Amino acid sequence: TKRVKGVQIYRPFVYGSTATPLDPHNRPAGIAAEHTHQWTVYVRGIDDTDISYWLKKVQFKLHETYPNSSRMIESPPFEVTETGWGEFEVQLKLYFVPEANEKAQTLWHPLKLHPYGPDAEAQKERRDTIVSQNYEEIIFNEPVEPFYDILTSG
Ligand code: SLL
Repeated sequence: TKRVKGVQIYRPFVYGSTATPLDPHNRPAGIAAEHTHQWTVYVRGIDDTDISYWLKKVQFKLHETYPNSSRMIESPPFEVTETGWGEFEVQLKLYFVPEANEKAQTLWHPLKLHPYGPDAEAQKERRDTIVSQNYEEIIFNEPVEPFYDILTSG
């Protein structure tokens, strides 16, 4: 398939995690006693705009202490919600739509459960949600023609 020469197309997105301490006086049923937080790790468009026209699916690789630690999310929202007690590096593998003819791309996100810095104690007290988010841009360098059409027909 022909590539569109000299063209680069950028698509912005965000990825990261949110984590909230479980309320010790009001724990959801069926959660292991040592679990302290509920968290979500995600890949999203900016302001939650649709990115599924270029992002086909996302594989989230969790710490091996989790059952079925490799989670493939095939449609939006591209996210995994779990409970747990510890921080670890989540591997995110981004698979593009088949028209893109591009290899999957891997990112790493350190899951953050605990506040730090001058406000940490107050945040803990309030059981604030901890957000750790990164902005990223994917560059499609000389996209193949069918994919170029998809990217530019928005
Ligand atoms: C640590 N290196 O020691 C890290 C590992 C693993 C976190 C953290 C699993 C929960 C479950 C969970 O929270 N794992 O499956 O019960 O801090």
